[in-house]
Amino acid sequence: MRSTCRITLVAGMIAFHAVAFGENVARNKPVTLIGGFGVPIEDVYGHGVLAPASSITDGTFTDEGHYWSDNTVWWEATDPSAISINIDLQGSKTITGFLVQADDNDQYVLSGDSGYICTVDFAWGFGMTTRRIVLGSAVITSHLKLVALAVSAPGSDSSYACSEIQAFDGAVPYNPTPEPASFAALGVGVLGFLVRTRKRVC
Ligand SMILES: [Ca+2]
Repeated sequence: MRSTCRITLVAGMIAFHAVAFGENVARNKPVTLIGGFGVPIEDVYGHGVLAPASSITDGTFTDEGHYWSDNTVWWEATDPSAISINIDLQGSKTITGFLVQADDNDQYVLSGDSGYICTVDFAWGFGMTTRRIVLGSAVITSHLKLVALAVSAPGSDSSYACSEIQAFDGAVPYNPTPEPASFAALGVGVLGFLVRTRKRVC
């Protein structure tokens, strides 16, 4: 009986998680980089490997605090307005919020078919940092464009980086979490373990 309860509880937790957060409608969508990415303009910081554009929507966050230009999509510019990360959502999608992992001391703007959507504000941490954005009202768009803002705030600079953009139709997760598919796979594994345990007990 106890094993049956545990199975029911775990299954319930998995089902709750699956419906609790919205779908990442940007997952694995094609990304186009426009402008001079991976080109240093100053020698203040070391520069690492430029990650492929597809890493922006691959569903994978790098470690929080990861060095800004180490295998990320990074760029430098005193006027970054002509440099952008563009995601083709392959059809109109409803978006209620975002998770954006980007360099901590910069400000970015996300726009779509109808222009401005939201500002991805400073995080003031160290290195790559995830921001959670919940929109006041949902937007419908077929593409997303991220541009860095040239700012003069203390601690900001002309060095920018992004490693992940996730756009949700539904509730926005609070922290980087496993995608539903991987979480479901984990759940199947846990269920399998509990079923085997129960069989041994019986
Ligand atoms: Ca990524």
